[in-house]
Amino acid sequence: MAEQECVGFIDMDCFYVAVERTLDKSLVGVPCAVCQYESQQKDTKTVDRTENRKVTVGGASLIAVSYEARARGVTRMMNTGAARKQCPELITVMARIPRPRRAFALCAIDATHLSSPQVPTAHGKANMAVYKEAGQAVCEVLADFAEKVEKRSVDEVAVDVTRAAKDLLESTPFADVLEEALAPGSHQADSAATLEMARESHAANRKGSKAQKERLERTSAGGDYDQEERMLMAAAVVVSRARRAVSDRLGFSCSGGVAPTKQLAKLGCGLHKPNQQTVVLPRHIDGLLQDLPLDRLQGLGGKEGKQLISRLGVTTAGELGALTPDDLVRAGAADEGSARIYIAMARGTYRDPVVHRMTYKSFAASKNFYREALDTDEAVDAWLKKFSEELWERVTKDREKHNRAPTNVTISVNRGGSSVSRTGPLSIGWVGSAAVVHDGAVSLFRRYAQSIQTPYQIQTLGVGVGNFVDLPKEGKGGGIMNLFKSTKPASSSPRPPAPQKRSSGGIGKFLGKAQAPPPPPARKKKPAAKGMEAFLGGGPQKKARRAPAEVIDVDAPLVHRPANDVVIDVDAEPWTCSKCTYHHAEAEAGFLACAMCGAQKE
Ligand code: TTP
Repeated sequence: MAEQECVGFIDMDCFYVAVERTLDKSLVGVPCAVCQYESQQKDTKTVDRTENRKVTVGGASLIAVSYEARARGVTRMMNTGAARKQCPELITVMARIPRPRRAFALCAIDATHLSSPQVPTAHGKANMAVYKEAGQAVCEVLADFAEKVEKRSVDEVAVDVTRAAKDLLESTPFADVLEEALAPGSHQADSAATLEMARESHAANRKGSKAQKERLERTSAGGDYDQEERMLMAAAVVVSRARRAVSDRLGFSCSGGVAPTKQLAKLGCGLHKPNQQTVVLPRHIDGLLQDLPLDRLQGLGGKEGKQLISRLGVTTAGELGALTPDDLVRAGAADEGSARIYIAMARGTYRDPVVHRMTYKSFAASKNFYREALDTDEAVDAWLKKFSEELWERVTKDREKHNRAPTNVTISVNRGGSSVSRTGPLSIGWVGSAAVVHDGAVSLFRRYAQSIQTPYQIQTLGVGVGNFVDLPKEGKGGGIMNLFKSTKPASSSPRPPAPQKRSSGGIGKFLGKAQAPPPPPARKKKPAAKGMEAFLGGGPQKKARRAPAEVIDVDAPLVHRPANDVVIDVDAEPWTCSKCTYHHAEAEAGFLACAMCGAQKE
């Protein structure tokens, strides 16, 4: 038996709506949706999460729709014309903030029937912090029930509950375990309702209006349970308790899947929503996959799936599973590695272990400017500053929780073609500040700008920080956390602080034009500083203590491009990071780099 035999998968129910409901109780129980933020470049007003963000005279397409609204036929991504047809209480008006490429008819919404909070904004862009923090809190609750907690996206988590299931089986009679596992809201993968859901395509399911209805059927697998199945039934109890804890402690409902593999657990999870769960026992796997549309297999929801369909004529997992990897390679439908994975997924034998990963490996802030491209030094500098401030807020909060600090900074620039990224070391010193991140970003941009013509025509600009290192525990080495809070280094500090003085002054200096610094002399490449050394600005990073311009190693490998922090990119297909397997779906599909490990999207 595999080491990880009991995998759970949790997907939050209409997540952004659920988060908004914890902030505004008047949204509970009514048809409700969260709408996308669409701004003009100059629209930089900060709208806090606690402010009333109900849209009454404007809005955009819906990105999260409550189940009450879905019952009225409202679906996400719906434009307001269609939404109004479904929900006549919707009052539509002309667009308040027209977007250059698409003229949406935006809505004013009668809050008694369908209230629609706009996502919070900060630094002139959508501020997703409230949702990210909520997703993080979910992981922390789940960690009380599972040995491994793998954050898969903003609202999806995979958990390894093998040990917990084993403990439960050892301490509880199986009849009791079974009774709890088969409670209302729990489904088996062979029930009629489950199989009906499994025949629906991902695209149809994603709309979320039709089949995801609460079904309180009581199912029973019947017959005897072998040891593996007993473990899975116990795992179902653990996952059900974990889901209840999320609901009790945080007020969010979620759906779950339980299976011998992560892929099957995720599949099971999507079969009954909201606030339900589905167990996939080995005996049900073939039946479940038989008529499963290909686009419901992980990674085949986009062009890869379409390629398999067009080259091989297969449309279901059952049909694909009957082929061999060689068949796929011969037909030019996939390379050898992918072909093996696709076939294993189609047969339900793909084992992709749950990895313990609860935090982001890098933070990024970026913005699409579309046709209002950034052309001037001033505009670029202003946005780099805003991004740095946003990142610094996240770094500071993250440090309190995880006692770590970033040691590199990246900028990414898209001028209409492919994105260009530049990464350099970041020495935030003892105290740190947004200005240090800004300085690093400006220096990177300054070097980059030497290679391009003006006007810049920058369509997407972003800043990221990453390569986190753990900080020493408080109490050791003079208490570094105290040093962070102080403005002066403690006398017991093992190293002197990195200077916190802003080095760049004014926009002339921004691009180095006023003083026209000569290009830095060719220098021998030194090994990059690692760990605490990098954080403290010591060792090979000594140069970091001078002007930031000298900090930047332009020859440094392009470590990562920051994630694109747009709320929605309707054109982007979901994608899976080839390095760490983190899946970017829905809100994160538009990211240009992995939200977890920073690897570039291929
Ligand atoms: P999903 O998990 O796809 O959807 P959901 O949680 O709203 O609903 P369900 O119960 O059917 O799972 O997305 C998670 C959140 O991501 C969603 O609440 C809002 C956000 N999101 C976007 O920002 N853009 C998008 O295009 C979509 C689909 C979602």
